[in-house]
Amino acid sequence: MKRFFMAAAAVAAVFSIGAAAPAAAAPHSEDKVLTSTVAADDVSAMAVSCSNLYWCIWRDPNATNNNYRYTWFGSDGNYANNYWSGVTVSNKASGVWNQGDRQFVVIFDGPDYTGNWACVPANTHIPDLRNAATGDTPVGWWNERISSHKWSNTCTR
Ligand SMILES: [Ca+2]
Ligand SMILES: [Ca+2]
Repeated sequence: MKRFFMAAAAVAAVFSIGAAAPAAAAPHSEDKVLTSTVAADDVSAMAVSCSNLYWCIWRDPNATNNNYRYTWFGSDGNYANNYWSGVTVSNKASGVWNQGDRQFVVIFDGPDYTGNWACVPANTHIPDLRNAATGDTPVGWWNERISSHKWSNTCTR
């Protein structure tokens, strides 16, 4: 009887692995690249900027100035201790711009590089995260969800 159950469990495990394979498979990096689903506005018409070698985020979607911009030269595992006028920037970013010299900024839903993740390629400005998606997250999912980021030359977590 015990042997029967073990065999049944093994069959069930094989079946469930096969059935779950599409969702459980390691993500292809292209599925993790965050892109805007709308054409970018003319940046030159906006009074926003992000210096060379920096990762910049904005509190507001389609920000028209840098009043609520936050910038980093390095990686940061904890947005909770960065503030705009006393309010944490964690889970608040609605616009991003990668001006770094690495291939990607990898963004994370959780602190300390945990949770869901996505890659923002170099020289990419997404002024409204409500209009951005990856291959595995719906449009707008990343709006107000970024809690940590790190530089990387590969689109991997
Ligand atoms: Ca926001
Ligand atoms: Ca988050």
